[in-house]
Amino acid sequence: MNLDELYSALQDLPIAEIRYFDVIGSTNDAALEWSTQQATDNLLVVADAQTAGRGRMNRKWMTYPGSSLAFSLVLHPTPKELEHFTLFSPLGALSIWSALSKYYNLTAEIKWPNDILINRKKTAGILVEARWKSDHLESVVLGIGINIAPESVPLTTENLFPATCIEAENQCPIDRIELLHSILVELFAWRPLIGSKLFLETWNNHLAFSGEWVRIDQPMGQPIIGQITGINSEGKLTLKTQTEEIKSVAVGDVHLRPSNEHSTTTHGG
Ligand code: BT5
Repeated sequence: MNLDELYSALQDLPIAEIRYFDVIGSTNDAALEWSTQQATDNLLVVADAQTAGRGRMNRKWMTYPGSSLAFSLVLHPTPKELEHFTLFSPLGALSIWSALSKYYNLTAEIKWPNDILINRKKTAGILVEARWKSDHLESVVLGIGINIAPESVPLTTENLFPATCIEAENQCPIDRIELLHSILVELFAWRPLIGSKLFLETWNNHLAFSGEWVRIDQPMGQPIIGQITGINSEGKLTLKTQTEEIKSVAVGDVHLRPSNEHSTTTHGG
């Protein structure tokens, strides 16, 4: 992968400019930095490897040379898009999901809020970060990391959740730049639909663990146990507890809960 190949493969897309790195700390950091210097929409940062790739809550995201896809897109949201600010992460998820199903015939699922699963294993993660100027949101950085070849999958002990890569599930080699192109095509198609009925319905229809009993670990507060009922219009996950109470969650990690552990009480573990 190099800058010329990227420009030539993505020339039909409305990408303003591309920066490519063989190795970088984090493409999101570079994109956040760049977003202050230039107020253009659709600046793209791509890296072959990251040494300080980030997930949510400052967790690590592993990106290995030659085998992963890591990129960040700088977006300048319109006032209408700002009404749906929480939906930029699902915008990334829907774009990956659509690309995998349309162009690779792969059945993926979206694990709320920001993971792509194939056969219930994590294949991609999304990290959306914003740059504010006083109280005004200036730009959004949409970062996407995808495991492509088997070497991209970190050791099981490093993962919170089982992981896989696209080649293992697809059983054939994947061209990283072609996949990047497919995802961006889908992203530009979904972006005008952010927050629409179609957007929310498609997300809901491909939501992992829908109807299943899960435990949601929240960064603050007690875990919640419930049966997933879907996504609401703000992008919150909705659950029904055993006492039939409907709860919605804005931030957290979903874990499958064995059926003999249904409970209405909230507890750790
Ligand atoms: C995410 O966070 O899944 C968001 C990952 C976003 C990465 C992209 S790469 C381009 C851009 N630049 C960045 O620096 N970041 C973005 P979260 O849901 O918090 O999941 C993080 C957890 O996933 C870690 O704690 C590990 O358990 C696990 N993990 C780390 N690397 C992984 C990998 N390659 N495949 C599967 N799981 C991984």
